[in-house]
Amino acid sequence: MDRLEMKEKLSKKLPAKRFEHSLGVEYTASCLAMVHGADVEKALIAGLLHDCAKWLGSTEKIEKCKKHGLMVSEVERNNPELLHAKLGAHYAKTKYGISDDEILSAITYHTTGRPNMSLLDKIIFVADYIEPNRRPLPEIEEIRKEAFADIDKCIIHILKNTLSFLDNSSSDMTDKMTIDTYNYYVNNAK
Ligand code: DGI
Ligand code: FE
Ligand code: FE
Repeated sequence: MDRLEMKEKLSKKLPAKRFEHSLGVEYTASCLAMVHGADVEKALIAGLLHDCAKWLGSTEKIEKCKKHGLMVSEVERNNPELLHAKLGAHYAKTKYGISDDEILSAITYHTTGRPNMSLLDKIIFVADYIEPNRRPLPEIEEIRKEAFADIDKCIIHILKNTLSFLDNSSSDMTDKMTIDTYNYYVNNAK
């Protein structure tokens, strides 16, 4: 399947706004790949497909994970939205014909990040946050500049904001992976 076919298929699955966001992540990821020297075509594909499982309802997300043998942790059971990332990687593989492990990893970790991310993981994590169709988030102008100038600094900034947002909501929402990612990048800051 070529990228145009993926796009047609995705447009039939996602609501218009979510599809527009996916296109935003697609082209933002390609720009970041150009600046940071990653594979531009992989960035386009991972960006386009990163939210391909987002349209499923919460209960459905849990059911589909069980059906496909994907682990559901306690935090994920309580916050099923988190599952769209790993389920998205599964659908990218099975429904969109993606076999590239770098692309599948970038989709899997796009919500929480992970310690020691690959360059493509970082690009999708960041592009998801900064793409131009997203409603404005705090400090977004500075975060957007950091994305192109110093991507690790940008990741710390995003995670700091996400963690403080989650902490303000309720602490049992926070996935350990999000905290581990934050600690990893703070401790390994250049
Ligand atoms: O799918 P998108 O909306 O494009 O973006 P995303 O996959 O990054 O998901 C965004 C939401 O994920 C945002 O509201 C913050 C939330 N999130 C990030 N880390 C965690 C988290 N939610 C929970 N419950 N726990 C986390 O650790
Ligand atoms: Fe997402
Ligand atoms: Fe997204």
